[in-house]
Amino acid sequence: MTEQGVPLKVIEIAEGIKTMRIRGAGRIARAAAEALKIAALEYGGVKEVSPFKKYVGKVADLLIATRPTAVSLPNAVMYVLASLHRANPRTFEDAVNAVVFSAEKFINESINAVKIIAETAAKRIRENSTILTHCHSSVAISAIIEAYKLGRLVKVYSTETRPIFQGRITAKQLLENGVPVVQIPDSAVRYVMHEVDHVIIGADTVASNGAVVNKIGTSQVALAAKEARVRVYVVAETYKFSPTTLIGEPVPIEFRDPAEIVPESWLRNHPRVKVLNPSFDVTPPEHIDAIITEIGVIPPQAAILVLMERLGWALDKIKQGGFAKIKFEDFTE
Ligand code: RI2
Repeated sequence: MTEQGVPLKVIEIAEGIKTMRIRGAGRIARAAAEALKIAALEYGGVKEVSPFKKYVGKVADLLIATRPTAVSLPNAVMYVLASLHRANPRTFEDAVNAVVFSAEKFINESINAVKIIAETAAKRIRENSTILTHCHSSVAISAIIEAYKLGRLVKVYSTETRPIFQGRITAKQLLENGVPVVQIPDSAVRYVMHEVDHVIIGADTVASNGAVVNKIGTSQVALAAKEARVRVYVVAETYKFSPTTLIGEPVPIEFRDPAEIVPESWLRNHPRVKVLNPSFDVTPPEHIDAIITEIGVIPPQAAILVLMERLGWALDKIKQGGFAKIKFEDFTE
């Protein structure tokens, strides 16, 4: 336990998300749900509902503060908090059970959503297709592997995805599943685009207007695809849709350490060089053909309908200032 009474395992998960040892929008969401479950089971304070709820709120804040861009993370945390609130527990045990039950439910639903999306997306891939994907999206990889099993793929171009090379994880996982993969530098996307039949990419956040926030470089990939008239599919679970964008909140873009771009020793020798390391960019809805979710395939412009159906409950809880400022008290009447 830390001095604040938060279990070390929870701190480890939060640190893991921050340092990207645990990464990928879906994975960090499931890790946050798991952290809340661990926090509930290992709570060491006064065994009453009220202090327990405050403690859960504190853990929620800690988790949400780890990375700013992927809305899957606060959505997962909100899912558990809202379930605890709705359960209206009379006893401490009921409160713990509500957190454990909803965290497990979120994780199971998330894994199931990835499976459904992979099956749906694979059916959209034409015979003998060449696919291009960017970064490492577990949903995109599941869809590609599923399409390969259906015998529809001949080749996958996987960008290396500077600066931290998540594309190498993609190439490795695809190869382990027998999928023929060609690793290319990010700058070669337009060069190979004439060979590509479909672009399949994941998402960290989908805004209410259908814009997709994903790994830096995605918007360039989509632009090159549009120019070459190649279809762009985004594969994203509904918990990657951002409720705050419905009220005009921008999606915060994470900027990471310059040392990810150039070695610190080089920077020391060139002190006047400034480095910018944005981790995500925004692809406009006009450059996306469809978003494939577990509840159906939609044109990006229909993102608002997904939000109303799946995350409408969050709307009246959202205060100006975004998720980071939401406290557990916002969930109490
Ligand atoms: P899945 C990743 O972000 C990538 O941008 C990837 O496209 C997205 O999350 C979705 O990943 P990062 O954590 O949920 O590498 O599809 O910064 O695995």
